[in-house]
Amino acid sequence: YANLSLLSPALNKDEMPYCPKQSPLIVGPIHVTFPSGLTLAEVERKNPLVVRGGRYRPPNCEARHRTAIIIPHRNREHHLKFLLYYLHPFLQRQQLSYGIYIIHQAGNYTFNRAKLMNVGFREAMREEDWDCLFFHDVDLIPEDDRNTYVCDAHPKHAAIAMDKFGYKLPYKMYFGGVSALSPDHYLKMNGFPNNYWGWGGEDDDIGVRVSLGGMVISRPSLKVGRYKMIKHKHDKGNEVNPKRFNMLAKTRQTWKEDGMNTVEYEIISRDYQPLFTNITASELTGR
Ligand code: UDH
Repeated sequence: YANLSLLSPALNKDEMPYCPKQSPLIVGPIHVTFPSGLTLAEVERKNPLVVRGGRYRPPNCEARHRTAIIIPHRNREHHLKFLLYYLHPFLQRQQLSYGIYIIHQAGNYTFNRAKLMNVGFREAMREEDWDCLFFHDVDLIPEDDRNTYVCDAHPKHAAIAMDKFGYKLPYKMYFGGVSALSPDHYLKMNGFPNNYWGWGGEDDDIGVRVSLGGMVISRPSLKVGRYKMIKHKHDKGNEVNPKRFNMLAKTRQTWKEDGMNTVEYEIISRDYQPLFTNITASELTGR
């Protein structure tokens, strides 16, 4: 019985070398299509190393980075399926240790994307000491795996080149779609605003917070920060927010009192699915 671990062919975690700085599995541009009839069961079958809750770590090396993906969600199962289909293999090719969190808003009250991100931040950090969080719309598929899902020294806006904007940045301060912040960055800007109900404005507020927090926006190159958006119409329950311009004009006065330090919500359920962790928050009404 002297040393049973000698009998096991798998490498002990302590003996594993770090993954290389540049993953040898990267392929570059990805041709994104939306196969009809795709099911979650098939995505599961294609990702045998993903474990309960949508967690993964490279089998043969110790990952250099631990990234949580936070996806705000309601009523977009169809998009989620395609995102998971592309995102799991994408993150595995980058040799990351990662977890995917779906932050679901219960009920029919007006959608609140930014507040869901605050919920996601707190709930993900409660589970593990992630060193980077990717705040990720469900309908954006990355088109190049050189767009590495790790954090930079500054908050990173990853979705710099989306097809719907002609693969260009629509305006300099744009911070929407997919962005990456370390826990330290997130707390420096007091997280995201809780009071943007409905569509629009919150992503610009977040961009302003980055600079109010004393940081600048970093970005990948236009060549690799490419995304395809799954086409859709405005959702019911996410109507354009008519107050967004007035609110944006006041971010400088409000950001310290509205954000991670004031977020209030209730968790209705936490569900460890094979491909993701689903966290359902209450309707989010109130603050
Ligand atoms: N989201 C949901 N459910 C909703 C609303 C939003 O899951 O009911 C999430 C989802 O992750 C989505 C994100 O919030 O990717 C952003 O919302 P959005 O996709 O509505 O925003 P976007 O600016 O689209 O991408 C605007 C609607 C485009 C209609 C234009 C028609 N030509």
